Amino acid sequence: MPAQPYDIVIRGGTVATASGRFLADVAISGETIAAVGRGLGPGAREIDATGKLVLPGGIDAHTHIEQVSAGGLLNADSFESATTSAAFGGNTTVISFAAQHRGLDLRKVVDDYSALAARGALIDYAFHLIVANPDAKTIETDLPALIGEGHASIKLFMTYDLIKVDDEPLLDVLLTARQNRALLCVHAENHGMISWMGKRLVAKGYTAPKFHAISHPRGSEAEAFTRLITAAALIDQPIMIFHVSTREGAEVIRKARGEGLKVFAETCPQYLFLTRHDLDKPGLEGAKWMCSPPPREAEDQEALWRALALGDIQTVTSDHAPYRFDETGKLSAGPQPTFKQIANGLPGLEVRLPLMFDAMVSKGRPEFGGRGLEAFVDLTATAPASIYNLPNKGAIAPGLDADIAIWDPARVVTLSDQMMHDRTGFTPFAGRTVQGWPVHVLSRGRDVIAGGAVGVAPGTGRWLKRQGGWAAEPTGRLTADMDPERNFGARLL
Ligand code: DUC
Ligand code: ZN
Ligand code: ZN
Repeated sequence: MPAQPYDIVIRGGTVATASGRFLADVAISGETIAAVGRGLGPGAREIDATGKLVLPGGIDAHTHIEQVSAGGLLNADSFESATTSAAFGGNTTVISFAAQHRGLDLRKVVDDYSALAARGALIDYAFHLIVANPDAKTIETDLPALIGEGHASIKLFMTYDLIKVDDEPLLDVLLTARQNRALLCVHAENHGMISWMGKRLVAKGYTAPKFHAISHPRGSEAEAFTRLITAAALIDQPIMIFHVSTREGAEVIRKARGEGLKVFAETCPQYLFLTRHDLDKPGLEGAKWMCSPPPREAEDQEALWRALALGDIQTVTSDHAPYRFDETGKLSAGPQPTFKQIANGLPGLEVRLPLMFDAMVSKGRPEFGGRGLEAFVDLTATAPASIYNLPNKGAIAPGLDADIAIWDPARVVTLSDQMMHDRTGFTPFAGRTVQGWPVHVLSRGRDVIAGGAVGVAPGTGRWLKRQGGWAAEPTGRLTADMDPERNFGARLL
């Protein structure tokens, strides 16, 4: 027993990690977990967790916060509102984006987003660096410097007219990522197919939100995954494929991983719980369910659950992209937009964990064979901490940050627009009833959410410096094209 009492002891709960669950107290000193075990000594403050689950705070590694789109549209959340919503949903870390657009200086972009987060965030955060202007300064000067300063992940888009990168700059960025030990995350869809389908649908008068789903052919995902994986293999660079939505996409990833390629992947609740039929609503209402890629079919949901259970897909994020259903967001192009003119994205920070908990723990999805709780912790906290280089996050163990969500596994909640704390004004999951809810959330030992109220000030979340390095090292095997022993051309690169 320490000479001084611990600052906090969370007593009598069931602690769960990615590898097991056990009855234990958790002691916190300052910002750190000091001890985990039975019958720990007294805390200056004691939290009774009898009958509750004591879990690592969630890490939502794909969130768009206070972000300006390529079209100039500012999304609805500030770092304060988004991280408040995240915390109510059991999260203690978010990774959002420093989003470069064409003509913008990446370092200035990072400074601007850093200032916004420093002012508003209630919980800890990091950034992926979006590269949309892959010029020499960005690739050769700014990216290496920023990665070295602790921004260890990059994001590229293979679609969207104003921000997409083609194959050559994709290879440039893959090589820079490799040389500086950063992870490359990619929104991978075939741009030409989507653009062609969209134009033809609109020209024939098929303009309602439900046609958005049809305009993103299923094959546009698998094709882009294959092209991306082939490019990453050429450079021997680990990649993260964002928001997998189709069975075929998951199959491409499974095959690549089976060949030993360092491919990570995520999916999101919208692909596990929604289908394209959710977009089929009267008038423009379906716009609330519009995201890219779109939700698909029930059989895709099943394939994605299997891919999660098999480890082919390692994380579940929200892809929180908050556009209101009004003229500031979804309807910014006027009252009668075609689906091509409606901003893509769903809010999800607050519901990601409750939806996943309900499915995996309360309802016990069969794919996880009685280990749904451990798999839930892994997919939503432990794996993202590992993949995105957050060594003090994502688990409950002495020495780690005291980022903890205490869950009431019996609490039943019907999700509604009104109960959300973000600024989107709706949730596409309204009306669903879930069992299990985060009732007390601590970030570095601070009560972020307790008794249904926020307990910390905006601006007290911290930027998380992330060193370069990968959760899975490159293969070390160069492709025939890159191996100077086998290909004379490679010696010229
Ligand atoms: N699609 C994206 O590419 N980004 C934000 C949200 C979305 O639906
Ligand atoms: Zn995306
Ligand atoms: Zn996104």
